[in-house]
Amino acid sequence: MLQKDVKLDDSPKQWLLKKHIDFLQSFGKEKHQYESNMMEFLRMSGMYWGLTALYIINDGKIPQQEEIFEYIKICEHNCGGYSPAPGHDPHLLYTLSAVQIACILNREQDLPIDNIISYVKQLQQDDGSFAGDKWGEIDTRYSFCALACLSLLGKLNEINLEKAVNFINSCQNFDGGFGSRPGSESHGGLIYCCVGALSIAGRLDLIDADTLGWWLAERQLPSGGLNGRPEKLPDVCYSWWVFSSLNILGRDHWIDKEELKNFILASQDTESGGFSDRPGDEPDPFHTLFGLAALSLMSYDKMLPIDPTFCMPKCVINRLGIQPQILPHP
Ligand code: BD7
Ligand code: ZN
Repeated sequence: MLQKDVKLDDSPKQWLLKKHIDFLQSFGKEKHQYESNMMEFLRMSGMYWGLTALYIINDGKIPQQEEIFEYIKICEHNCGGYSPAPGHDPHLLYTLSAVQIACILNREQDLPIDNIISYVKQLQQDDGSFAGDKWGEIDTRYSFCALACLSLLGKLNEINLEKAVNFINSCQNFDGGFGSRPGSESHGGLIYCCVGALSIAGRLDLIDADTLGWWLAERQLPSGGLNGRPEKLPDVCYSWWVFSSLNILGRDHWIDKEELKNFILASQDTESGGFSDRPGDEPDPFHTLFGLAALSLMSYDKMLPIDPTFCMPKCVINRLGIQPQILPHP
């Protein structure tokens, strides 16, 4: 089988901490944000990516906290959901991003919590799955969004958790992985969503950790990078989706961490700072967060620790008194 991969040059990879801080801070400024149309339908998530990334490399120091919280408020809808930007429709994806941002800012008590809970609740279907919005698309991504939202707000008991867990379990495949719906092929991003949701629900016992751990470990390519499915190119963001899943399952020693660090560091933009999907491409806040988050999970440099389930600073998850389930090393 032909394996797609990239070739890294063997020059030493330096760690561009200061440039990453500059890159992330410049994205917080209007200039960048409003000129890009691509970013508008993702903007709420974009804020979560930038804020989390900056938090873990800048020792928890976040500028413009009041403006960020004000932005969440103008994206709030009467139904309890949040849109990516004003004038867009609310969706569970951006509702989770908004809740994550508020928690990082230590402002979750200032959210309309009961409204958010009722928004999430009414998206749960009879089979336990979740729709992403009123249009009704079903996907295991939305199961993760729903459980993460409610857990962060301390209201996991407000949905039918048993049914939610059964639906996720029904998306498990013979290779140990998970897809978007029952019978859909395994995919690194969706595996993270399902492993994360089961970690929040305290039901990792439903996973065959050896079989899934093996599938995940096979995602590492000779370049050191990880892909999301067989025969795909490595991508920095899968360093997070795949490596954090292995970490939750207590199997992260099944891949070569030094090689993975090397691949992530090779994907830094040496001019502007930030990380791209793979060496030589344009950097963006999305790959910058997931590259940094993976480095943090490997205890790189002096970064603040990240929580593998929520992809949020560990200290924030601790403050909220949440303890997502993690399996010990076998
Ligand atoms: C993933 C896919 C979706 O259709 C919707 C949401 C997600 C998860 C979401 C996230 O990480 N939230 O924190 N991902 C995205 O918002 C990205 C944004 C993006 C668009 C274009 C280029 C870079 C980032 N989306 C919507 C994606 O489809 C990215 C695109 C991509 C990343 N690297 C190469 N292409 N894919 C992605 O997130 O895949 C990982 C994943 C898939 C399914 C579930 C969870 C993770
Ligand atoms: Zn990517």
